[in-house]
Amino acid sequence: MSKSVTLIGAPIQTGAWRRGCLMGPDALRTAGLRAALAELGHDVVDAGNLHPVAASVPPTHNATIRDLDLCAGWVRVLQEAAAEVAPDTIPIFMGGDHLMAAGTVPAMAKRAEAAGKPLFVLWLDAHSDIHDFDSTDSGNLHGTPVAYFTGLSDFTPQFPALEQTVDPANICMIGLRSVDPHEKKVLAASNIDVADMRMIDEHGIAAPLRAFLERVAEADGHLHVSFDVDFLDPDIAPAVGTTVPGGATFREAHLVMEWLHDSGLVTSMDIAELNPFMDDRGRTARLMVDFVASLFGKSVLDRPTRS
Ligand code: EXY
Ligand code: MN
Ligand code: MN
Ligand code: MN
Repeated sequence: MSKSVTLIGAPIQTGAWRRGCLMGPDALRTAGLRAALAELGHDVVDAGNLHPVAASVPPTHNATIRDLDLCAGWVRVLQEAAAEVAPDTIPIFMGGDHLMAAGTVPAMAKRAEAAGKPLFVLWLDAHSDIHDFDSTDSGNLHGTPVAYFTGLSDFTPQFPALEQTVDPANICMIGLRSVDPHEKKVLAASNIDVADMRMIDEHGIAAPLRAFLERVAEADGHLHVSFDVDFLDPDIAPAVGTTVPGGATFREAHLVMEWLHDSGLVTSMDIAELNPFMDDRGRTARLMVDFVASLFGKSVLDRPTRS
C-alpha cells in the first residue's frame, strides 16, 4: 500500500563527541533513500534540511556539557518543525546525532495525543541514552534524550518544558550493550521494556519485538522508531561515532524492519548517528537505505499483514 513519506534532514552533531553527523542527511540522500522508497510505490517528499538557531540558555552545573546553546537551539527547531508535519504522512527524520530525538519524539507524542492515541517508541540502540544534565560524565547530550522525553529528569530551562511526555512503559529498547551505572539504575527503576543483546542472543530478536508490537496494536498507538546506527554490529555499519562490538546482524536488523512493515504500525522514524566522516565510502548509508526500504515493504516475499 502506497504511503506518504516526508524526509526531513536534521544535521545536528553537537550532541556527539565526534563531528561528522552533520553529513548524515546528505549521505542518506546520496545513497538514494528517496528513490528507494519511491520505487516501492510510495509518495516521497524531501523537505530539505533544518537549520539550527542557537538558543541562549543558562549554563548547567555540569562543566563537561559542550555547545549547550546550539544543542538547546536544535531541540527547539526540531520540536517546532516536527510539530508542523502533516498528520497523513510518515516523517523520516534524517540525523544527525541522537539528541535529535529530544526534538522529534516530544513532537510525535503531541501528534499522537492530537489523534487521541498513545505514542510508543521502539529504541534501536547499543545505548539507553537516559542520562541527564547531572549524570552525564561525557557531556555528550546525545546520551540523554530518553530521560528528557519521558520526563524522568528535568531538563528545563535549557530544554523546553514538555506538554506531552512518553510513558516509559511505552518504550521498548532493543540492542543495548553499553549502559552506564547511572543508566542501569534508572532502567531498573523504570518500566521501560529492555531487550539487551544477551536476551537477543538467548531468545532471538523476534520475541521481544513481537510482544512489544502486540502491545502497540492492542493500544491502537502511534509507533515512533528511533534507529541509532550503532544498534548494528560495527562490522556491517562502521560509519558511526560510538561503535560497540556485538551488535545486531544484517538479518536481525532486516527481520525487525520486515516485522515493522508487516505490523503497519510505524507512524514516524529517526535515523540517528550516521557519521559518513568515519570514512566507509557510503557503505553504511547504503545499508541504512536498504533497512528503511525493508520497513517500507521491500521484503522478499509478500506476507499477510501481521496484526
Ligand atoms: N552513555 C555514554 C555517554 O553518555 O556518553 C555513551 C552515549 C552514546 C550515545 C549514542 C547515541 O547513542
Ligand atoms: Mn543513541
Ligand atoms: Mn547509540
Ligand atoms: Mn556520574
